Amino acid sequence: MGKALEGVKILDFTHVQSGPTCTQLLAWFGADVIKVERPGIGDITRGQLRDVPDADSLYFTMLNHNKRSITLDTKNPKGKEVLTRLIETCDVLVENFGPGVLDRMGFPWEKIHSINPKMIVASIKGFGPGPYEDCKVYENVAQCTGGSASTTGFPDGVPLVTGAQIGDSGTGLHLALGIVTALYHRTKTGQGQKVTAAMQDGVLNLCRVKLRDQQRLAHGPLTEYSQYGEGIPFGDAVPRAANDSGGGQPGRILKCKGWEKDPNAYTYFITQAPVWESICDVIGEPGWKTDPNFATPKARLPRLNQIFERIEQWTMTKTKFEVMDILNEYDIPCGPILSMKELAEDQSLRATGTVVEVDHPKRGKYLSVGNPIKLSASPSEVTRSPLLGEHTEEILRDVLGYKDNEVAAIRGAGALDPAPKRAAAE
Ligand code: CAO
Repeated sequence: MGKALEGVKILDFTHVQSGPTCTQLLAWFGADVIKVERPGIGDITRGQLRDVPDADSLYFTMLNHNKRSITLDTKNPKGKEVLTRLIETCDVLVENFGPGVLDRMGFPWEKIHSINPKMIVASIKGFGPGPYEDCKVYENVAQCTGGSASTTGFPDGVPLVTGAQIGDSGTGLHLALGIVTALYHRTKTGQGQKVTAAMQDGVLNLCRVKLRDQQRLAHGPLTEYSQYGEGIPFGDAVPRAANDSGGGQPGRILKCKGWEKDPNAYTYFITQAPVWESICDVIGEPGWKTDPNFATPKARLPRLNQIFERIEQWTMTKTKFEVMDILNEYDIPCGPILSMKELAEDQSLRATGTVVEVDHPKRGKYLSVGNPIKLSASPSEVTRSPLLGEHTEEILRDVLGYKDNEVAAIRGAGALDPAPKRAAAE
């Protein structure tokens, strides 16, 4: 059985997290991803947050599975020749350099398009066109400028960034969709195109319910926000809503048995309207089914604190897993707060390949996330990330068709090795 993207060649100029997320996804779907790295240096994350001496960090390995690595100095004249061959040969170029880097390298869109009109050039930048287009951006900057930080946290606390990497990995996911869409378009037109995803745009896209609420504010208070029931007036911008549900069904994080010692002994409880009567029975408040103060969603909105305090009295008598088991019998939506340790040990996630164990020649076995998107006819197998330049000669010979003497000439011209090694050889 072939992989969905088998035969698609990706020229991968990505680094750090956002771009590598995108190209790893394409590699998992079967694309041949050729990661171009600076000789001797490579993707900076290889050495960042290292836990095993001299081995590529988990930061790098977990973002670069199923890829091949070629080291190439693209500022070297011979390196530029090789890059030109790569552009002629590949289907997609993906990059998340700082603004203007590709132009300074001598490969603006117009030149790439003239070398290979079918090539799709996909880029992640921090911002789209506008006042900040020349700025470099990292994850938390995107969370702050895309509306996430302003709407995350407690109303009386500072803005918070989230643990989910919505700026980096989130934008990588957006770009991957742009690339396969452009590939589909190319099958009909034969033409390549530019695909861009800005991190600010990606975060805002994921924060759309807050832009919804911004507009609802003009028509009155946001009644499903806890602060409405607490009598705290709304300002002119969407406030931070703590753990309130972002949808029309009020929800909250509640303590479970053991919360005093276990920082994750909590559950998310949703008071979904269709199962309100079951909720009343489970928590021991059958009278709330007919009490006009509680019987309808509208009547409950100003009393959410009272309601959740009562539900919490019940959840505190059960573990988070008991809460899940009991509520599921009644179709009441809830979810235990699962720690990273619990997720790493979860056998059902291992069984589906969402969490995988990978073996690496320098660091041994480690856990990684696998492909969260499952294709029935194109299952993903996760293979280890490449060592720096592991496939340089293989790619020059097998993908670009260089002969042995030509590879030697390219190396001799200093396009494949770091400067100190070149100096030692000279
Ligand atoms: N050969 C020779 N030079 C190479 C090379 C190669 N194979 N690969 C990269 N380089 C050079 C580039 O030419 C560039 O040099 P110049 O600045 O002289 O033109 C340099 O390496 C890379 O520049 P950069 O701006 O991309 O890297 P940085 O470390 O200074 O900044 C980052 C990193 C992430 C802030 C920036 O790339 C960026 O803003 N990217 C877009 C937004 C993004 O993706 N951010 C998310 C990162 S994950 O948190």
